[in-house]
Amino acid sequence: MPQYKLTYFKTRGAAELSRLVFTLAGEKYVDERLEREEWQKVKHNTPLEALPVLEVDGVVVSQSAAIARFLARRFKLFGKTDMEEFAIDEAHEVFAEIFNRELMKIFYESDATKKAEIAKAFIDGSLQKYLTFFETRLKKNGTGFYVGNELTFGDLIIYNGLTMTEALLKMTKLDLNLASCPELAALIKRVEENPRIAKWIAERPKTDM
Ligand SMILES: N[C@@H](CCC(=O)N[C@@H](CS)C(=O)NCC(=O)O)C(=O)O
Repeated sequence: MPQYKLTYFKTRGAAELSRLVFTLAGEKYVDERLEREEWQKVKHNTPLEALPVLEVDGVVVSQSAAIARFLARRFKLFGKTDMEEFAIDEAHEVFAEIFNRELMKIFYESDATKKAEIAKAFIDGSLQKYLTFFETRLKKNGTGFYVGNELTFGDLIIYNGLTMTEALLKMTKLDLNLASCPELAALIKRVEENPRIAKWIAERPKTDM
């Protein structure tokens, strides 16, 4: 049996998608969460002086997106055809775009008024385009899942991406409103109701982000 250790900080952050992949696959791993002081001591031993890192049978690899994709492929959660795999990859890139282009701007703005303005502009602007993209894909697939007819990495990407977006908007007291996206709202519920995921959500450390 391969031995896995995922190391990150005491937040969901950039490690949670991989934690969700382990959870859905029912695979055991060590969920190591470092305090900042512990991190400073081991930082120079990591490949890029950044977390998360994954240790697989003694080999340490980095980059959160690559780690999550590696695990999803290994645990056969990456779709059944190359087109399904593409759609999942595409969803992953869409959320990378949302994070890098939009959410980071909100996160790093220190002026509270400006932070709220940027968040509101995102909600009224490009967020609608992204939500429509996923809502349309879900309608087209017609099974209640992003691809195929069972939960895959694609559904976890959407779930994790939207719940992280929601958590970030909450910092500015704004809500993620999915009233016009019934397929997406149902997907969030479906992921949360998966018995393994439901147990993980109930038992994982409670953090804001
Ligand atoms: N592209 C990398 C970014 C990694 C990264 O910047 N991680 C942050 C935490 S989210 C970190 O380790 N920062 C190091 C530090 O604060 O010293 C990934 O997705 O894994």
